[in-house]
Amino acid sequence: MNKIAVIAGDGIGKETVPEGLRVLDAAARKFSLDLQWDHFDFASCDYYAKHGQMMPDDWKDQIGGHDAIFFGAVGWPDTVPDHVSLWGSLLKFRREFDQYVNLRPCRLMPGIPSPLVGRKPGDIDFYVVRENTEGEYSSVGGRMYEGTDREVVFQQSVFSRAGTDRILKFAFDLAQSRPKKHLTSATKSNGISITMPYWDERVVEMAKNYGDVKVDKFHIDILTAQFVRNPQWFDVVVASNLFGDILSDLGPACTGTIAIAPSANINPERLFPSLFEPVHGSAPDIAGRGLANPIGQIWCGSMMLEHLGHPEAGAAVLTAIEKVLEAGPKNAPFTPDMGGTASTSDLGRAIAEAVAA
Ligand code: GGG
Repeated sequence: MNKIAVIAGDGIGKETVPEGLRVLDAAARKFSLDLQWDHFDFASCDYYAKHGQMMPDDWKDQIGGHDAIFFGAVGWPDTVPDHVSLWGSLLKFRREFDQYVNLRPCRLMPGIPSPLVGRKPGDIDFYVVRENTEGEYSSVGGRMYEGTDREVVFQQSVFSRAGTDRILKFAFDLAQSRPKKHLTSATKSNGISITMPYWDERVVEMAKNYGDVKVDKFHIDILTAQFVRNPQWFDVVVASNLFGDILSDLGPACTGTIAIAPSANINPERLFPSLFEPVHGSAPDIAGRGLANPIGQIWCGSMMLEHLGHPEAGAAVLTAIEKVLEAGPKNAPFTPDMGGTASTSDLGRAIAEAVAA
């Protein structure tokens, strides 16, 4: 039996998570899996409105014993400032559960036209490996002389040797396991002249253990241009916390919609539960209207099944997504972001049926 903590969170997370569970239940029936869902209402701005904080003091005890966390989205800026909701929930999970890998696949799927002219499935198929516990997302900083004309604010980036090496090792291992064996490192080491050259140095050092992996490095600015111009160049792209976050929105945007993009926040040592969340956020502009595309959430379910040791079931979920997408917007229930008029639950139901078939 796998015990999974389910946190829908805010906005469209409340609509996409039930579709993810619908599909995972279909996979559980088909592959005779025993998946237990434990629902939690915290890590949401509704919880904050009632309790004045994003999570209860004993949140770690409540969910730490689970095998994984299935997460929707966080953020409702009308109620809680975004930095308060993020630092009070998702970033706590990543740090306290040492989920130092944020693995974000980016793949052009059948049936969804890429905004990049002439691209077809197979042309875009890479992973962004994002460092997830330090870097630019640091809590080191402060404000001085607040409200005066001498006001100063600063926030430091933090790169530890252990933190840098462990994310690079994960990325090199992943690259080595793939046919292309190609790793791209993203920095900005001409302008950011201490931390980023340090990252580059650690890449050179790590590469010595992976003679069969082709390594290249890009400055982040030209790398974003090459994502758009030559996405077929990339296989595994490793980057710091902030750069990885940006690249993993841009990559899926090149595949037609960021709503299909999943991510896994992984503690590779399995000392703590890993967390599976779509790349997209809570999307307040469309929340509550049944317009959200649930594929990112459902694809997270596929990654979670694989992580839990059910690779066949995980693969079946991904195949079901591809099968529905292949049919195209005229024959399958596509949500508006993919050129259709179907609802979140229409699309979730179609994918669940494809899993069961
Ligand atoms: N799907 C999770 C979510 O709501 N993400 C919103 C977000 O802004 N995340 C920031 C981050 O991943 O660092």
